[in-house]
Amino acid sequence: MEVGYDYLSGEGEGLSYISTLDTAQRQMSNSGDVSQAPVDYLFKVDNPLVVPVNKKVRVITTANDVIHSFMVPAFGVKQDAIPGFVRDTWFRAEKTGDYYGQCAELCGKEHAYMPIHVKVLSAEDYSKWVAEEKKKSEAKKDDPNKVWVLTDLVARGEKVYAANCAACHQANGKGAGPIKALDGSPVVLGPTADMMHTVLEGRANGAMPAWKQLSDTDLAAVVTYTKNHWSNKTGTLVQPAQFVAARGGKFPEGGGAPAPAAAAPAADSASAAPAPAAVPASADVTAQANGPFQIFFETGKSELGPEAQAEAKRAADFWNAHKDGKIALSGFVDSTGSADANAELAKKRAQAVAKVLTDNGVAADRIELRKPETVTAGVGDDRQARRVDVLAAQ
Ligand SMILES: [Cu+2]
Repeated sequence: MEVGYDYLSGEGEGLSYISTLDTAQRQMSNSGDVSQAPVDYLFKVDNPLVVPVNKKVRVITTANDVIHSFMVPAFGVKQDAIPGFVRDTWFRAEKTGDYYGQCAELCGKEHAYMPIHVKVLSAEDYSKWVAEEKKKSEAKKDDPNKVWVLTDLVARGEKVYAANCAACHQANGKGAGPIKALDGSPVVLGPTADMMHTVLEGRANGAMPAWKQLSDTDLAAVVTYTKNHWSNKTGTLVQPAQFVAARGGKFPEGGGAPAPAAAAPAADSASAAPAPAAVPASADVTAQANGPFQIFFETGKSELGPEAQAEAKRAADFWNAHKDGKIALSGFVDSTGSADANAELAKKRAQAVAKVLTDNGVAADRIELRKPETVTAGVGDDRQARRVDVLAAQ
């Protein structure tokens, strides 16, 4: 069972996260073999409640299912959390460190899995933590105008699918009983507009519910994922901006035939708008021969290997053939290690790619270096976190 924390005021105002029992400990409990149980067994969480030392912390409790109780013995607090009501209590931690508690109201079969871990930090460390968290939540906010590449959008869509669609359509996309299969589905393989209508408005009198409450990025991701997963290999990419337009009533027109994948891009798709510049709301964007070009690097290196050189050269050729428009270079890094060092590395890599472009005749003033983006876990191939994308600038 999860415990959610919202910071309603003070320095951390606006922060909000969920704290859950450590997965390994949960599995250990499920297995029944606790002979190797660690000292913090059933107390370890992914995200502890972080508070500053020597500050009065007011806690307001509520619940969304049954009655729970927020209890931390070291602080002398215990307050019920009741659906539809708010209760409050307060504490002031006098020493930094880790303190533990648990839900103290028998709340169901998950009662034993509601640990409370309070991390008390010095004022200085607390400020640092708040700043770091705010940065993270800022990064998570999606820009609906961001132009995605296929691999990233599919990776994102996989998570959206698992969280929202798999319960009915199944992880294997085969559906079950009256639930339609998505693998090989004529709707999924058909015109993009059809599928966008389906996820925004639902289908079959609500048997397939509307999913308009999802963000434009999540919708674009999940549609792109289903159009490119299982045996569905359309190569079709739907950008978040297309969902922005769709909510305003503008759906992509026609286009029954999905764009061909990698092998043989239709002549017009290679010569149409330079890659996904301003995302045309009326056409699918294919992420193939016309870019974005992805240039991969070895871990820790900012020099281009032979394969990377070749891809950068292809990008230069493409952009030389398209004399209009600016080109954005966007570096990606993973979230491990020093953020500064990662940013520096991403910058060096983008500069190295820029050099190949200019060496091959692309005017330097067309090139714009973007701030590095972080690729976190779940993307699959970790080389996604060491790459530079060459794409049309907005
Ligand atoms: Cu509980």
